[in-house]
Amino acid sequence: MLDNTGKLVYQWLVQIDANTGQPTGVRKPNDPADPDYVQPMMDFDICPLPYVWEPIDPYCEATSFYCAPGYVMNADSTSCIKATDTMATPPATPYKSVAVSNTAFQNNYALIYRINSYTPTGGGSPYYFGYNNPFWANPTAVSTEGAMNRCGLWVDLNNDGAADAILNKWLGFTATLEMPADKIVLVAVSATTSGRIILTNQAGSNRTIVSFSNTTLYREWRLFEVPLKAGRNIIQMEGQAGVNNLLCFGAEIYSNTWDELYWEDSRIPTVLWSTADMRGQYFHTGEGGYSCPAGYALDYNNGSSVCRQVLVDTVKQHNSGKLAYRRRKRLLRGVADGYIEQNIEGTGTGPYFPPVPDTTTCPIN
Ligand SMILES: [Ca+2]
Repeated sequence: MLDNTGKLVYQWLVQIDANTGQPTGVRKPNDPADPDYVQPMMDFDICPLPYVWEPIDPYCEATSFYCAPGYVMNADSTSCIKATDTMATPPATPYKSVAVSNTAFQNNYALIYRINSYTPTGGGSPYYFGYNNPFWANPTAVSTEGAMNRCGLWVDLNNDGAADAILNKWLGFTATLEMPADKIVLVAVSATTSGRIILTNQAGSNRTIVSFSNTTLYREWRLFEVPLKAGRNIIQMEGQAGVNNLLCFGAEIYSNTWDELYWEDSRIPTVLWSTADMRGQYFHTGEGGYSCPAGYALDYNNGSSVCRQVLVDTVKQHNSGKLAYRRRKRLLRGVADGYIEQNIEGTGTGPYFPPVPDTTTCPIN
């Protein structure tokens, strides 16, 4: 059977009286050989194409959602969370920190990484900013400018005010931030040779955001965009010294946006947390700090340390026994033409496909 091509063709021409605008009653075939031939034209309203629609992206319709026992649904109903606290083990030998500074903490810029633009090992393409701002940079190699001179510290085992060699061991601090809503912050970490950021929040426990090394890391100040979740966020910041030289560790958290820091070189940022405030205090985590069971993160909790585990599970659902469709696609003469739209009743150009009973695919539970 023939179907529409979308093309409207005129078979006849009628004669109109130019004076009255009325038909004269004379007509003739619309002949291509005639000078007044009227070309066919595409008109999909009068000659609609024979589209056929199919539902796609099936899913089981739900009557309700729930979490596995012991889990509670998070605020935006996207996952189920089980948070457990347990005792933290204090260090046998607490490591006290001492401020450090050095003319060798020389840098021309700070480095700033967009979220999703850095690798777990600190690779990627940073942007450079902060030149001529002593908050970030120390281009003239003095001991009083730049981030590391401003907030650097290290272990002082014998309390003589001088840093002592603790080599190839992670050590550092945790900052606990309660967030009213999801927010991206900037976290900076540096040390003699290695630094890392580990995050615990409603996305799970002990997720390593980034961990990186460089033989001259003490000259770098790298800021990473880190996604915090609504609720409690435990940000663990640690460093290592791979050599007994230029011993240092520093970390800060800023509430500014990437654009604020990158585009406004002279801006002094809003600091949420800094190792500058930890100078003279005891390290929280790693060597000489509190320890936690596997899978738990240290929440320093103002010195009453606890270990916290956050388990994340998928949201479960009770099926209605019907299979529903998220979208629908269009076909022309058996071939999908690439046009797809949401399968919502009363919207789009295609027909709505209601859920269909299918207790094999979607058993009632
Ligand atoms: Ca010492």
